[in-house]
Amino acid sequence: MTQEFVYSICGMCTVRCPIQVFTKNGQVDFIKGNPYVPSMKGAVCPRGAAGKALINDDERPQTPLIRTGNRGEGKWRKVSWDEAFTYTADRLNIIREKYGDRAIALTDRGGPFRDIHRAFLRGIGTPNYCNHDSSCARNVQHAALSLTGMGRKSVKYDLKNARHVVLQTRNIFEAINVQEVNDLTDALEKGCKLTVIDIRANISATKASRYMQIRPGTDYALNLAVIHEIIGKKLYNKPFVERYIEEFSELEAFVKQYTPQWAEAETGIPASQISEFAKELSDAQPSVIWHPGWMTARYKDSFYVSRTIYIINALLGSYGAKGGLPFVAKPADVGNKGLKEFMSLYPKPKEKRADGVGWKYPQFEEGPGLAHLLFQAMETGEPYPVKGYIAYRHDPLMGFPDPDRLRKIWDNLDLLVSVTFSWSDTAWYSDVVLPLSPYLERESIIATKNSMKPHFFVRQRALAPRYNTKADWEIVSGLATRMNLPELAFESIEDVWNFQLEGTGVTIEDFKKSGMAQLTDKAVNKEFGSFKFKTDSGKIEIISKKWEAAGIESLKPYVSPALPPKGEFRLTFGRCAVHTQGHTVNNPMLFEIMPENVLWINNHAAEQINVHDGDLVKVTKDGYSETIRAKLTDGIHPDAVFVVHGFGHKLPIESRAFGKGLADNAFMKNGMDIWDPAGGAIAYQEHFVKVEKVN
Ligand SMILES: Nc1nc2c(c(=O)[nH]1)N[C@H]1C(S)=C(S)[C@@H](COP(=O)(O)OP(=O)(O)OC[C@H]3O[C@@H](n4cnc5c(=O)[nH]c(N)nc54)[C@H](O)[C@@H]3O)O[C@H]1N2
Ligand SMILES: Nc1nc2c(c(=O)[nH]1)N[C@H]1C(S)=C(S)[C@@H](COP(=O)(O)OP(=O)(O)OC[C@H]3O[C@@H](n4cnc5c(=O)[nH]c(N)nc54)[C@H](O)[C@@H]3O)O[C@H]1N2
Ligand code: SF4
Ligand SMILES: [Mo]
Repeated sequence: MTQEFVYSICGMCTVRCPIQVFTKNGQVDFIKGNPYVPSMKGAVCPRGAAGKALINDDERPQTPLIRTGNRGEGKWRKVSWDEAFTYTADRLNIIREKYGDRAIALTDRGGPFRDIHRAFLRGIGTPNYCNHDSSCARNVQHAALSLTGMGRKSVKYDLKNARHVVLQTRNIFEAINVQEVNDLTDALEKGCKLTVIDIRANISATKASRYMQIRPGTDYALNLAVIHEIIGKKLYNKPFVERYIEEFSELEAFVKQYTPQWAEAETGIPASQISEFAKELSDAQPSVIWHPGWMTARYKDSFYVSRTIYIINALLGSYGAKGGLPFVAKPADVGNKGLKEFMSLYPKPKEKRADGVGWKYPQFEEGPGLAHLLFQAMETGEPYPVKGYIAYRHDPLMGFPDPDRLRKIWDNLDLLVSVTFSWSDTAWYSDVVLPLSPYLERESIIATKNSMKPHFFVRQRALAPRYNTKADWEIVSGLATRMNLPELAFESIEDVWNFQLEGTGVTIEDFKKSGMAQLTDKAVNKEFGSFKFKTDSGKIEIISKKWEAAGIESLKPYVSPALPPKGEFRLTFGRCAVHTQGHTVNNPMLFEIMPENVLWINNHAAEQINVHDGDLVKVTKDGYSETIRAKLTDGIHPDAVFVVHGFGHKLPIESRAFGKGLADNAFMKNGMDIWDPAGGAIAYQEHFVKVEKVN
């Protein structure tokens, strides 16, 4: 049989790279980057290449399941899709009758394919949709909104043309986005400077021209001192500041106290280095990108770290600049109608959200809400009971703090449903498991990419499903049919796509050539002077009216973080290049490359507790313990220990991942109560653990 291919979208992580998938004799032969996207350079990352192993993995859910034993006991009845849909729809309807439509909630991973889930909730009449972002980038999003009125994705990082890139709590070379890695590599080859500010010498630090090891949790102090230098020494971009920054003098007065000498004592970074760094940044302006961060759900002041980063970018004039943060365009900016939204089928529910977003917390963005506050509503029944919950491509038991508490909270539910392509702690604890086809076996709805050249893109399936699994649109249609929502009951993927494309002038045929439908040939560039920020003044507003009205200071005085108690360490975490969050450890190919995580400990700190490299150590917090191997290094700050997140699986069905490594979120007791009130995200790194050698 000859080789065939489709253009598709990788689904091994949230980045969703454009790919080309080759098949032979009904098997995936090879996966590469979509050649029509130059920055992909034909590549995928190690996880992208392991999509093949995901398909062949027989330890994933293969047919719909209904629980027969107690929750979490792992006793299931295999059922037909018809029975699974009818069972789920009936129970959702009973909950609606008893508690009202608002008692139904759904959380997902967010991203470009969520429109149809949100429409399903609107059809039901509940406002309770949340994405996972209070466990990820909410602080960055709210920081961007608070200053510019625009979200974090309204600018792109023009890494390719940058002259100085700063990564602070951002590890581009391991927490991978393939296009960003390629663009930054190109820039470095052309002489771009790279500064890495991290608690740990990660792979990005090994490629940096300057690495600053910072005391965990003191990033805000460093950034205030950099602003102090940029303003005090008049290193900023004067035309940009005059044209686009409101309340500059308030900022100037506020940072007067935050000198490099003061920051040295807080952060451990020498004052002279801070001053030199500020000067170097200024020399490269406006082609500077100080990355605002991604997984920034770390501290109670992480919102202010991202905010000061955006302010520094603005002071250097990088907004709108080549090699800086150019603005992206939407279909409407190039005279094209956007996709027809499934959400437009139903009115926005009038009820208040259970998580308080939009009314109790007016400063936060309503759409994605705050999932940890939704869970708290399930716990207390306030402001009203939430009794039916669908975890859609979401594993809160692995991704949110304190899984024991979350299990107890979910015991209040009348129905817990998981939609997933791999086993997860959440799926294992559910009443119903609806198995999603892995991305290579399913089509997705069409999505929009806002960029300098906005376009539509689509995921095509490379193979028919190997097991009895379904695509998202089929799952939503199956439930909608049984819940009197005929508008969402589609017969075929072509019907779905035609619905979305109505009035856009684009047809399904237009995706054939490259998997994308371009809406313009000419890149849109909103240059200096021609653009306006989405605030009342059209400028960056240092004093945010919305946040101040909610009682939150725009210029918050710095508060020094707690030091670890004697004999304890701050528990920190991050990603590695070969795994995605918690859901690839059991992937046969990726497991082989990295079967478990290890605990990074500073050499000197380890000596004091008599731990040697490779020792098995016991990590304890509030009476809870797990064991893990120690990795001794000079490359981590002595106050912290570090693990790669996503390990410590305890599901018997996952023979490879079972019992390997340590699960960090189990050490975060009551962690759902510890969050950043200004940015909305959980403060995952406000926990200390004890480490001892196992004898
Ligand atoms: N302690 C601690 N907690 C963390 C983190 C941490 O580092 N430490 N990281 C945080 C971050 S940054 C995030 S984004 C969240 C992630 O946590 P989640 O938002 O839960 O996301 P995933 O673990 O990627 O995927 C959730 C589930 O969806 C299923 N799934 C189904 N279809 C798809 C698909 O097409 N794509 C993907 N990717 N999954 C699918 C997967 O099998 C998996 O079981 O966790 C956060 N929580
Ligand atoms: N390979 C791979 N790539 C991924 C993912 C994946 O799971 N695997 N997940 C994707 C997702 S969902 C996300 S959100 C992104 C995350 O992308 P990143 O946010 O870049 O990734 P992390 O590794 O979580 O964290 C970055 C760095 O923060 C450092 N850090 C921890 N505490 C502090 C501190 O107090 N101060 C400073 N300055 N640094 C600190 C860690 O040591 C780490 O090197 O990656 C995406 N890409
Ligand atoms: S970064 Fe890797 S895993 Fe993530 S979408 Fe791209 S190729 Fe796939
Ligand atoms: Mo994330």
